[in-house]
Amino acid sequence: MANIAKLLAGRAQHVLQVAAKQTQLTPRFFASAANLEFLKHEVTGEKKNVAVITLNRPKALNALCNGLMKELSQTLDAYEKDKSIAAIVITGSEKAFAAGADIKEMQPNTYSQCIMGNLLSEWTRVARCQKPIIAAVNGYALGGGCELAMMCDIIYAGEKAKFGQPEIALGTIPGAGGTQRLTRVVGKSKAMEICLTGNMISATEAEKMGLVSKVLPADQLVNEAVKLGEKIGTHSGLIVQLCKEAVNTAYETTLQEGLKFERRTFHATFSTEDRKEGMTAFVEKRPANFKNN
Ligand code: CO8
Repeated sequence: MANIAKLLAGRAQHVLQVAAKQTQLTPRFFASAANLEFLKHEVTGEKKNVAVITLNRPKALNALCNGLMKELSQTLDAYEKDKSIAAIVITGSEKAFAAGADIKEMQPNTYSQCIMGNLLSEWTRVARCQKPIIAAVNGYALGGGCELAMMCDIIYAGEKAKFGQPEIALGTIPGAGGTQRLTRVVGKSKAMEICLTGNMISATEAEKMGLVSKVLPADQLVNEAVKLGEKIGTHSGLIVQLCKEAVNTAYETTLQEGLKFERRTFHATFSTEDRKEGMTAFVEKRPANFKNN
């Protein structure tokens, strides 16, 4: 028991060190959108601290080909290092967030090619991002598209969004979290129904299941996601990162270990200037001025 607590304390300390180091990085991301074939990105919000990445492969309903996932990984790398960015929004078009992995690209693959070529290895990047990511889903979020949304931290959906895991109809199964993340979020019976039938579910159903936290009119969706990012951006980026890590730990460990991790991370916040500033500002009845350290 003592060993586990020690391990968790060490892990929390490591997170703090990595977060502090990250906030010292300064390179602003100026990669030209013209270099990118499959997505667009921009920095927005009143304080210019929210990045919006728009998947942009309209002819294929944003099917997630290797090139698109590579560009998404590279763009996330850059925004993760950019200390002025507090949160990232990933969105698609009104018709499709993403209609899945690119079936035409996968279709000729053999088993050995999947293994040897490390098929779709770029896919884990989104889930590993240390900054908060909000998925703003309009239209289809199917297969890998639904899995991509679930790799994000928060999902907002447009009224006409449709979620589903239709891989079963293609003679395969979800490969990037559809049987795992979905089951943890909506429970076994609903996840089974979605994965075994391939049926789509509406935004309202997704909200009822807890897959989506808000349903909004399509034309307000991205703005509301940006506002959410801005609200998160009013807090300490360092503490936001620790909090995200603690919530994610709930998915990866037992309740007892998760609670220990949370407690130790809470304790670790007392080694930060931002914790001191936050509580002092409350006591002095003034807004906190966080510095991410
Ligand atoms: N891959 C490739 N092309 C696609 C995809 C896709 N997933 N979805 C749509 N397209 C293409 C169509 O082929 C079509 O192209 P073209 O005009 O050249 O024929 C174009 O987009 C427009 O599509 P439709 O004409 O079909 O548009 P509709 O409005 O009639 O239908 C649908 C929209 C219902 C979304 C329909 O396109 C559809 O069913 N798409 C496939 C959905 C699907 O099965 N998705 C799951 C894919 S498998 C997967 O995601 C596995 C993930 C595993 C990740 C593993 C990581 C390690």
